[in-house]
Amino acid sequence: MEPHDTRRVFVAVDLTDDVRHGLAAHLDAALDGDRLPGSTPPPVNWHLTLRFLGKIGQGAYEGLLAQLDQADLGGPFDLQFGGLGAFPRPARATVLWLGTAGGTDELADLAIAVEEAAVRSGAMPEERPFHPHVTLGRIRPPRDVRPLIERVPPFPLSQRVEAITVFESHLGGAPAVYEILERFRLG
Ligand code: 2AM
Repeated sequence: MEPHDTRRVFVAVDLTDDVRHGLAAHLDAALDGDRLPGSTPPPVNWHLTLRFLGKIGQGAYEGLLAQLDQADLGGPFDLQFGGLGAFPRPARATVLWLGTAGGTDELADLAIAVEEAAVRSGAMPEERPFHPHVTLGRIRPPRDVRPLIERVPPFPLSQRVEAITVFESHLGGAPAVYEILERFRLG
């Protein structure tokens, strides 16, 4: 993609191809021909955001990379996925997501390390609490997804988290294109 001065950036745990394929198959099996409500990002876009930076300039971007490079991100760990959930609440959902069931403490520690690196690079502190999730649907108008959440059993796969990824989000098309900019290994 073309060089530019500002980028819309987020830091995330990328899902493995096994998890993407497994999750798509798991949802298909549980839904038995039905579709998820709202708009579902394509599996290639599924990820678990640690920190959304928004639009940042070249200096801030380079500062972020330098801080992530120096950060103690902890070691690799196993991330276990869980069941579906929804924001702001299942009875009136606007975001449908897949949650985590194991490795959640390590993930929260990783999010803290990324947050500290972001703030050291000049970002405003994140006000919202970290709630690990993989967004599977954006729903407008809001819907009651409680029956759906009951219908889909917990997703049984896990993955080894060995790196974090800095993505650029290219909006404008549908779906958005998430370009991998950098990866930082854990441990
Ligand atoms: P979401 O999945 O809960 O929407 C790229 O947009 C990623 O950054 C998404 O995973 C998105 O989370 C996350 N994100 C966090 N805060 C955001 C914000 N204010 N605007 C857009 N995306 C945000």
